[in-house]
Amino acid sequence: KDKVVLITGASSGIGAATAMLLAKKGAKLVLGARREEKLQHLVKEIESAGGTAVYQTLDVTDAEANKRIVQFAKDTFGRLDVVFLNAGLMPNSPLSELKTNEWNQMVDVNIKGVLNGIAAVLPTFKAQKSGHVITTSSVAGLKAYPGGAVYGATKWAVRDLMEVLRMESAQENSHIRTATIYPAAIRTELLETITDTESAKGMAAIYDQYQIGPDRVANVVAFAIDQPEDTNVNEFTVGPTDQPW
Ligand code: NJP
Repeated sequence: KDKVVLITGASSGIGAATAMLLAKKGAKLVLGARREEKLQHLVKEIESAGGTAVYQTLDVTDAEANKRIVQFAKDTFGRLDVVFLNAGLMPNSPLSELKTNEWNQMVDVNIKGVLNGIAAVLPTFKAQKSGHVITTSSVAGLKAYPGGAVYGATKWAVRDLMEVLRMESAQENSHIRTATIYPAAIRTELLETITDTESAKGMAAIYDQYQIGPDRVANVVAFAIDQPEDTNVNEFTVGPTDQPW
């Protein structure tokens, strides 16, 4: 309640659902993503439900833009308590297709985007000796699958750097909390980033079996934030009950 929360990838899916839930719980939201119309629409929706939200367009691959939105959050609300580094894309394909542009895009958004977010916020969190960094990794970062080499590698990387962030923050007594979330099949726009026809069909066939939406991931983010400040709940998988992997 009352926390200032910055969300990247807030224009759809997990980011948008989390923004809506946290706003209903009384948080003040700062929303970042590239699609301005979607952000404008979400701010209106939050305001009509009695919540508080602002937005700034953000490409997470741009380090300076990440710093700007952190400053915007502090200028608007006087402080920043939580960042949810959630922006990501999943253009799966077999390695042999050599879709190197998409490999680079995933590295840039899914890994460097998270690093840019951490770099933008860490000086503030260290100075105030509090803060909460939450990221969206993936079950693909826990278990490999054909077609998901680069996506899985980026999500594995997020897991690793978040674990080190947790350890170093603890060593430095900086009171910074961390949480990494590993979603399984959650209905969002994510599959639309797949350009390889066979991968798109394969993933659609899997996702079609399950119906749960991004509100379920939002619940987990809220749970992590709601713990007492001296308690760090750190890693969650969340997915359909009957999904075997
Ligand atoms: O997908 P989607 P999700 N700069 O496509 C944003 C992970 N995940 O909610 O910029 C800034 O609805 C994009 O905004 P825009 C997944 O890997 C999901 O499912 O306006 N933002 C949009 O808001 C990802 O990390 C599942 O196009 C950028 C958002 O990212 C996270 O969940 C399973 C951006 C993507 O929303 C949220 O994805 C799993 C950029 N350069 C992990 N590029 C699942 N859904 O099943 C993209 O294991 N965005």
